[in-house]
This record gives sequence, C-alpha cells and structure tokens, in this order.
Amino acid sequence: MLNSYIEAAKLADIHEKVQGGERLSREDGLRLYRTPCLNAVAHLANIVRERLQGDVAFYVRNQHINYTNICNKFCKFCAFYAVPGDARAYALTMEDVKRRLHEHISEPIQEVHMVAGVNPRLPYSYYLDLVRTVKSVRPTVHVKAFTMIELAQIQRVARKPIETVLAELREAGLDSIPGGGAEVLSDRVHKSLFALKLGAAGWLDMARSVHRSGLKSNATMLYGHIESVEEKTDHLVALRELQDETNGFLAYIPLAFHPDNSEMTDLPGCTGVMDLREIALARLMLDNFPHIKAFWIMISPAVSQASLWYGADDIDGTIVREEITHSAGADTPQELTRADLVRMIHESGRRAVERDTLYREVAA
Ligand code: V47
Repeated sequence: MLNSYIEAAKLADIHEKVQGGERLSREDGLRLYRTPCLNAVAHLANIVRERLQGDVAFYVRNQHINYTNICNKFCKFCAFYAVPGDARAYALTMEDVKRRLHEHISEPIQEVHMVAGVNPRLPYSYYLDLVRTVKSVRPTVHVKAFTMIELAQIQRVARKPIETVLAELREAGLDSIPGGGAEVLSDRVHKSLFALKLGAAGWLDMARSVHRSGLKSNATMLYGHIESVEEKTDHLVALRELQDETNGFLAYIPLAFHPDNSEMTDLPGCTGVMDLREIALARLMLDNFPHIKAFWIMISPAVSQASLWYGADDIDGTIVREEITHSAGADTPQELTRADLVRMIHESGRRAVERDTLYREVAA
C-alpha cells in the first residue's frame, strides 16, 4: 500500500524507483524540488537513508580553525573575508595555531578542519607548516584542510603540478579535503556571485585530481540565494557523475546561505523547510554518496535533529570557533559538547555513533 503523502503528491513512479534502488533522473529531481509536499520527499529520502545507514547517526569531535580571513575573491555571499589593512584582517601564525590547539588539548578531538580565505601573501611554505604544526601538537589527529579553491591558490604559489603539491601536502600530514568552495556548479551563478574563483569545471577538475591522488573529499552546495531548482539539480547530477568516476567523495553537505553582513543582505535567508528539502533531495539524487551531513552550525541543532528523518545520517561535530557562518549572522552556538550531540541524536530517535573523518567508529 502506498504512503498517503506519496499518493497525494503523485510520486508513485519515483517511489517505485526508490524502492527498487533505481537511479533518479534529472527530471525526477526537478519534480522533487517542486512538489509542495515535503513529507512525501522525506518519506522517499528516509527509505534510502535507512537502506544505507540503518538507524545510525554519526557525529565527530572536531575543531575548526579558519587560519586567515584575508581573501582576494570578493564573493558576494561571503561576510567572512577582509582586505589587508582592514581592522578585522588576520592571518594566524604557527604560534597562534598551536595556542588554539592547546586550548582544547584535553579533548579527544578526531579531526582538525582548516579552511580560510585566499590570502595571496601566504607562501607555499605556510600551508605545509600549518599542517605540520597541527600534527606536531596532535600527532594522531586527522587533518582535513584546504578547499578546492585554496588548493588552486596553493598550486599557484607552489608553481608545481597539482599532483606534486598534493603529494607534498600529504607528506606534511594532510589527510583529506573538505567540501567547501563549490557554491553552485553553474556558470550563471559563478559569473554573478563568485566570478574570481574556480567555476564549475575548475572545481570538478580539482576534485578529480584530489581523488586520483588517493585523498578523499567532501562536497557542498550553497543554497538559498539566487540559484534555481534546475541549477541545484544539475549541481547534484554533476557531483553524482564525478563520484561514479572516482568514488572519492565521503559526504555531501548542503550549506544554508546566511545573508547578514554580505553583499546580499536584501535576501531573506533560508527556512527550516528549505534546509530539510535540500537534505532530502541530496539523499535521493546522490545515490552513490555514502553520507549526507546536516551542518548544525548553519541549519540549527533543532533542524539538524529533524533532518535525521529527511536523509541525513551525520550532524558533524563539536566545532570550536567556526567563523564563516557566524560572520554572516548565524546565531547558533560556537560549540556543542559531545553530550549535547548524543542527546540531540537520541532524542530524534536515532542511534549515536562517534566517527572519525573516514566514518570509522571511534571506540567509546
Ligand atoms: O565554501 C560562505 C560557505 C563554506 C557563507 O567538508 C557561507 O565537512 C553560508 O565548506 N552563508 C565553508 N555559507 C564551509 C564548508 C564546510 C562546512 C562544514 C563541513 C564541511 C566539510 C565543509 O561556507 C564556503 C561557502 O560555501 N559560506 N559564506 C554565508 N554567508
């Protein structure tokens, strides 16, 4: 018997495909974006979510370090960047990084996540030292650092082939690549909002190089600004195609646009319904991605809890001092304890599992 939401939303054909494990088409994606009945989309996404991950919801104990806010890309959605000379401008020294790490040294952190602006004054050695510094303070931590955009900059200053740069960063201690910087893989949105940095083809090429080098990465999409449902669907299809080729993506994280202090303060920002739909669409379209992550910093702990029934199987981590979303007006806390995360997961009816970056269970 058909679920009544599926029946009312006239999604029986997509339901059949989902139940049969069949890949959804671009057209299916567009229908799922457009159907008003979010409960129908959630029902479908939850079938895939439970098939892949059962009742588990992952979390990680991690620390974010945004090593510089100086950036020459001037993306219109970004409230984090500063130009040199700005009172807000900073670039952390290695001593600063050590201090940040020591502030939390008693916590059994699994992952250090480092992303930042594209600061043209930083030499190649800075990036290598950054990774080495983290490993010198925390030898066993997983270093997830440098988006595809930062990697393009690192290659520029290194003046070496990307394969060599990635090998040298790995030698220094880099373990994987976060998913940021993709924004929307659309030439129109690229031209309009982030023209100075890598566009769709460049981001996908860099991700391909990363995966070929043996490193895993994540992927993101920034939604809730000027993008269309066609562009969002194409973004998901492009990621799915690259994953077919490389199998290098671990998780997809939809990122909710926060307008405050950006050049787009006239936009209203995202709602819980938008956040949940992005999670569900991702779970349904990205059939070859093992994990869909709800980033609680951006969508709130409350919506993250609900998202565990809309396709998400991961709520990210404890997070310490994340600057990008908070510069853009997020009023979520800067960190949650492990107990907070576990309680959130259990309260939503899922089983909490602590993971490392590669989704291996961490023994309690
Ligand atoms: O690339 C910038 C986005 C990203 C705003 O890989 C904004 O595990 C919302 O990529 N409103 C960085 N978002 C964050 C990121 C990320 C986060 C969590 C986990 C992982 C992972 C990656 O933040 C940027 C950009 O797309 N961003 N400005 C803004 N105003």
